[in-house]
Amino acid sequence: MTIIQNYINGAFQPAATGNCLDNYQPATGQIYSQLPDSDSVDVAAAVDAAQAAFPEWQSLGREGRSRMLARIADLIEERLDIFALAESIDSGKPLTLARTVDIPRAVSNFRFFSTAAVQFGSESHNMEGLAINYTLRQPIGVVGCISPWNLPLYLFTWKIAPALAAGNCVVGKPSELTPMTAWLLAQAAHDAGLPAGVLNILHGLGPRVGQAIVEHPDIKAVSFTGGTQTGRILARTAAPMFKKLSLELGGKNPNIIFADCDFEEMMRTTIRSSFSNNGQICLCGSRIYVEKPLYERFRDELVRRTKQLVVGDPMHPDTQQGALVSRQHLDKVSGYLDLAREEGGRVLCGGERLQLAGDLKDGYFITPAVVEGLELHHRCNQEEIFGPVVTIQPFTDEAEALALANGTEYGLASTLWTRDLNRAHRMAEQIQAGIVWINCWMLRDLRTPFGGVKNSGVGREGGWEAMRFFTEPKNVTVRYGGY
Ligand code: TXE
Repeated sequence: MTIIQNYINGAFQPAATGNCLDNYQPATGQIYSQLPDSDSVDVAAAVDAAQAAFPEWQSLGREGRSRMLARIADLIEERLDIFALAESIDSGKPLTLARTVDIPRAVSNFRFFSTAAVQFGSESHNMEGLAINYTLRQPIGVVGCISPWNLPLYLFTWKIAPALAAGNCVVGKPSELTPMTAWLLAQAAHDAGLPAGVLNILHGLGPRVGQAIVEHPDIKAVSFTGGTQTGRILARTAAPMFKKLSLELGGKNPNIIFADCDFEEMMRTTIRSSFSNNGQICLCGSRIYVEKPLYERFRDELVRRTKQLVVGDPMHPDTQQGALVSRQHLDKVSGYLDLAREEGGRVLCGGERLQLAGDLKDGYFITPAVVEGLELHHRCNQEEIFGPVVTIQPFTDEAEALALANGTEYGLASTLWTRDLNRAHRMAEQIQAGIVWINCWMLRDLRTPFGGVKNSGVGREGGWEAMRFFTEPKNVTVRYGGY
């Protein structure tokens, strides 16, 4: 039984209480490891270490910090198979997905912000003949990074890399459901020679150690990805302490398909945007709206292809749909399918819990589902299910498509399929979302602003947005004339 540890001040150690939490393997439903049940005592030790490490991390300079992040990226890449296996076992996602998406993206995150550390500059504003203003963008100090279970290392490093690149020291906490690759990351950072205390990684429950991170007075900024409800709790805690907050929350993303689209390209991508990672991605297009003339052809083809998806052992190379992350989440997702029927929807395929053979008989498996016949106001179209479930509905014209797309409390991402360029730009401008993909999905340039509007969050990650979040601008005015 692997018992993982916190990483504080360059040392691996259990929670101060010595208590541990059980960690379940989603594919088998069995306890396979344990993690520290950390609390505010561990947070205080991590913050002390981070504060003590801050001057040395500063003294390394941009080039030194850049080299360190590049070294961490290299070590993750060298250990890709170890990271991918750990990620797949811990989250239930297919090993092939962890190997081709999750871990390579974590490498890219560190590589991208390794270069950002050197390139990041600021502005000056000249008052002709009178004075020059220059802006310093200085690191905040000690920052918190809290991440969810759906893309564990991918999202954890998406926060840690820019925080470190901007010159901060980090107290990070992964989800208690998927702690494994964060533990491997701590080992990689340690082996890369990251100075003690620059990166501290704590494990444990959100309401306990997560809350303690947000509450600690010397953590001046928190970057969070997770559920909208949890985002509210963090905001309530941080606001009166005037902390900087970046909140990347839930989504209920529309996938709008016009009859003039490239059908095959749209179908191939829509299967991915609907069911990749078992729909456990905040960017998945879970509400599909199809222009009436194309609706029946689309519906029949989507059902046909969805039924072909291979649900099974995450370790098997042919598996496309692994296990959901937890028993609780499996119950939540299958509960929404019951609700869909109660609301008058028709489940055209999927939605059945699967009992696989042998060691997998207690795993959290469910077949991907397509639901039609629901209206916009129904809960299955308003609430984030976050599983392999999509709803489909026809629309008549652009105005109706926009009203449907914008008709929820969320505004994270959207996908639009059409060959009409004018329509594409016209709709992109009106869709209430932080991200609009036209004739593509999940095509990511790390320089672009990433995040949502409405209840999908506050702030943006990525590129200079992230570097500016993790720094404080200071304007200095130097008078040189007008005497
Ligand atoms: O998120 P949580 P979970 C959505 C999705 C999912 C729901 C809950 O609908 O079903 O959120 O998922 C920590 N103070 N998304 O359980 O609970 C927690 O330990 C500080 C969308 O993963 O928000 C974990 O590390 N931290 C999302 C992290 O917050 C707290 C991706 C996320 O946990 C805390 C994942 C507290 N009081 C889920 N309570 C997206 N947009 O990508 C919890 N945590």
